[in-house]
Amino acid sequence: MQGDNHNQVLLITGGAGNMASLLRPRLARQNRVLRLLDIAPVDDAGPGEEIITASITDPLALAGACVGATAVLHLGGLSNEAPWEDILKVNVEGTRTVLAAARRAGVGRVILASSNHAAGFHTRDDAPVPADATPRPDTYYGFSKVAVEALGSLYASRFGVDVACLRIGTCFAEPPDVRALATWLSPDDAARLVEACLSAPAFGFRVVWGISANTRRWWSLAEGNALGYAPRDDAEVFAQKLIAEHGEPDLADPEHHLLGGTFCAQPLGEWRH
Ligand code: 15L
Repeated sequence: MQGDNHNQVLLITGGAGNMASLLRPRLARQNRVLRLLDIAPVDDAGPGEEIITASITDPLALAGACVGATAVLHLGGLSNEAPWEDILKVNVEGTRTVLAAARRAGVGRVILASSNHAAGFHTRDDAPVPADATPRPDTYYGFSKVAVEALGSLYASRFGVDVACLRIGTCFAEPPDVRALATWLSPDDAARLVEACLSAPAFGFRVVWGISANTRRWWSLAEGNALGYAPRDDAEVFAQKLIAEHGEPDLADPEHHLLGGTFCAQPLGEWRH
C-alpha cells in the first residue's frame, strides 16, 4: 500500500470485533476497499466495504480473501485468556493461516495485532520498556501473541513480507480504568498507527507499542515514532473522572507495577483433553 492511493484493498480479519468497529469509519478512504472477514456477522457494510463470513483457520477462505488485497490487518482471534486448545487453534493456527495465504497471494504488508500481554511480566523498573522487549507472556493468551510475533518474524525473514506487530495496550473509546491512564490507545490513534504502518517505506519486521501519548505512559513510543506514528491523544483528560471513581493508582501494586496488570495473576485457561 506504500504511497499508492489507488484501489487499495485492506483485508481486515476480526472485522466484527471491537477494534475493527472502531477502525472502520476511521480507515475509510476513497479508492480504498475495507474487506472485513469474520466468523461472526459484520453489521451494516457501508460503501467501500466488503464482507466475508469465514474463520481465520479456514485456508481456502483466506486464500480467496487475499486475492487482490494490498495489505492485511490481522485483528482476528481470541482477545482474552481462554482454554489452551482454543488459543492454539484460533490465535496461533489462525495467524499462520492468514500469513500463509497473504504470502501466497503476494500481499507485501501485514499488520498483526499483538498485545501488551506478550510482555506482561516486565515491570516499571524497566521503564521506558522498549517495544521489542523480550517476550514475558502473562497468560496462554499472552503466549499466543508471542507466537503471533514469531510467525510474523518468520514470514518477514523468509519471504520479504513487511510485518508490523502492534503490542496493543487498552483500545476502547475511553480508558476503562486507572491502569488505562497509562495503557490507553485511543481509536483515533489506533487508526493513525495503522495508517503509519500502511504508508511507511519498506520496513521488514517491526514491533511497536499500541498506546496513545499518555502522560502516564511507561512504554516507549520511539519505535512507533520511527515508523511514522505520531499519537495525538492523552488519557489524562479522563484522569479526574477515573480517579474520583477508583482512587489514585498505587504504582507499587502488581496491577500497576507489572506491565500486564491483572492478567499476571489470573488463572491460566483450563486444559481440555
Ligand atoms: C488485551 O490484550 C485485551 O484484548 C483487552 O481486552 C484488554 O484487556 C487489554 O489487553 C489491556 O491490557 O488492557
